[in-house]
Amino acid sequence: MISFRMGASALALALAAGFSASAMAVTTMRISVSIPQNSHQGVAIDTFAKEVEKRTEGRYKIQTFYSASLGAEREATEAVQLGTQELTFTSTGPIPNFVPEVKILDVPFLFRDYAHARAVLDGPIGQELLQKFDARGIKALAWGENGFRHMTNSKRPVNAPEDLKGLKMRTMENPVHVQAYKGFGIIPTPMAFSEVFTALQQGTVDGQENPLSVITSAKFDQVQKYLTLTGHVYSPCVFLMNKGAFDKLSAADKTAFLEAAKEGVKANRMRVDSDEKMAVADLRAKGMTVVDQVDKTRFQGALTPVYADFEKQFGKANLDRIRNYK
Ligand code: EAX
Repeated sequence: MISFRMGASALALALAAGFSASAMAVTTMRISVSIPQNSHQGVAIDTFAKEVEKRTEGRYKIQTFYSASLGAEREATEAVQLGTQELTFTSTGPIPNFVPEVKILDVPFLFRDYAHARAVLDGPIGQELLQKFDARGIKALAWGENGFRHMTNSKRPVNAPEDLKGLKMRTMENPVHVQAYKGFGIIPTPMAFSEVFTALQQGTVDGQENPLSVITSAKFDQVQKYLTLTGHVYSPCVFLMNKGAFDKLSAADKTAFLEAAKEGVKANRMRVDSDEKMAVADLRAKGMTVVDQVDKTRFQGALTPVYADFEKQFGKANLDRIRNYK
């Protein structure tokens, strides 16, 4: 019996036995994230790559790219749609431009906590939304996680929504966020994540908002003094693959990719959980002033007029279906 492992000796044996070299070919694919490898997103794609190789006996090799080295999240998603890049793991920041139905997930104060968000994304609502990518040439393999977003700035401690008035904040290129943050009185400046550190450093903007996992891995403590744990919106991530590339896989390999994405999500969420435990102490030790006692109902209240519009845009029943999901 010949063992079909990919070692050099197995390859030599296979060739000697008359198998064509192409039957043993390795297909290389690329996956990217916009933040550093040492992060909850880095661990997601590292785990995915390892699991794909394992589950396909090395027939697929996944090359991993970090810190937007192949392009920012919007460019990466475009590249996946076009097929010039096979895979990416991205936040939903730029996704409304591609799959507008996903916008609903970016509504502030929609999710109570991590358990609620994860249950919605893993349940029927999340699965329905993953299928919406198909018609746009993208196969969405699984929902992952970026985390609950918090505000940082270089001007003043933010204790109440009034303190946000007039702050110039970088936001994601996401229409739901831009609309909501105007409701806080913030002056939103949408830009790609890859430009944020420099924009904060040079004072082009006063602040930004991101989950603790991103704030720490991007070292925003070096350019921001104040952090307030507003947790104003949950930020999902998603594993995306070019649909043509996915459709070409055998049925068994499709399962391998889907299962590998699930393993990636597990590792991703575990890292978010551990970041959440350590980040505040870590950021304080690095000199940030952290407001951790936040009256969230006041921040939520500031968005009442915006919420009226969101109910029109998304339908109250659809928002309630997410809010009330158990
Ligand atoms: O995906 O753009 C953002 O603020 C995202 O949260 C960040 O790039 C991580």
